[in-house]
Amino acid sequence: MKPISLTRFLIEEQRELGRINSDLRLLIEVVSRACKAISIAVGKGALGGVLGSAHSENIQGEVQKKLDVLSNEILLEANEWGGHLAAIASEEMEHPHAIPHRYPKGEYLLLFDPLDGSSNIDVNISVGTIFSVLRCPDGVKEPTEADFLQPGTRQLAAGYAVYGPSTILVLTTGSGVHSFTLDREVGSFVLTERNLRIPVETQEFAINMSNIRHWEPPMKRYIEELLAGKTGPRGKNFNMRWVASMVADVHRIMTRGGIFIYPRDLKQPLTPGKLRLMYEANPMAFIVEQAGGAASTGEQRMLEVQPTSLHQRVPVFMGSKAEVERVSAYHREQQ
Ligand code: AHM
Ligand code: MG
Repeated sequence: MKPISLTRFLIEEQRELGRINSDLRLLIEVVSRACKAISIAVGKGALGGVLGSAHSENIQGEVQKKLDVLSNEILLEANEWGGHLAAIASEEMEHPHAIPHRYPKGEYLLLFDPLDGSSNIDVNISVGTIFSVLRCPDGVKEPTEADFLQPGTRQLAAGYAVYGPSTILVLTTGSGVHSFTLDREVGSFVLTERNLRIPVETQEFAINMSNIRHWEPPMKRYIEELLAGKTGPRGKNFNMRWVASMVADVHRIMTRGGIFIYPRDLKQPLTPGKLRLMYEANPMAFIVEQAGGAASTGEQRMLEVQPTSLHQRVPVFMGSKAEVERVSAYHREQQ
């Protein structure tokens, strides 16, 4: 069978299945084009002069890498002129980015983490891009932060790219999850897997174990049971993997099952976890659910969290359904 490009896949989603309109198709195409540009910049490594710190901080007080800044610029520049967006929000920018007045405005809001896992750049380990699409509320011409604060159930599309040994783009528009691989010679994303499903059974977990002393009791209980292995309450051995790039860890789970966890901990009692709801947890939760998995804060379904601020953080549990349900039950028992 002839390879199906992302462009053709999206046109068929629009024309034959009516799942997306031409503006949403354009939006996804433009984001994918930006991901190609980021992939090229990441791939050049030291030769591109893009490794290392940008000597600046983002709104979360994290030191930005040169590639964080560059990836953010690539996504902004690619998306602001097409007429498909009302505004853009990014992990790397304190406030939403308005579409310049010289360009037409569209009906969508785009949110992204331009380079997830960026602490891995300098050691040549996979990083990625995460994005989420919401509709701009009716009648709003100049969207503000409040217009972005919609629960994840309202997402119209979400996706992530992983810049690893190969560059892949994983996408949902609400009817399954599809995976595309970048053909570097041709320069286009090609459909390589339709309808990804997360395996139900798992023997693998992903968590930063160095924080164990800061965890709350339900977390300690869950992980101690996994560590107890075959002779413990779970009756089987579990393996652990932690890349420290959420995109790479969740992609592994999409492929062979498992649970990804970044819990709230007592190291920073006022901060509910490390990961950001709007451009990390929600898009990945949408994708994971669409692939038959589950995503939770421990207390509630991730996609039903009513956001209160753009850069809000949440505890994250996602992956194989039975594991997410079990660890969430442990949290609810504690309440
Ligand atoms: P980033 O978006 O600034 O790169 O931070 C998010 C990353 C996730 O990709 C990853 O799961 C986590 O931070 C790793 O955190 P830690 O270094 O605490 O293990
Ligand atoms: Mg991130």
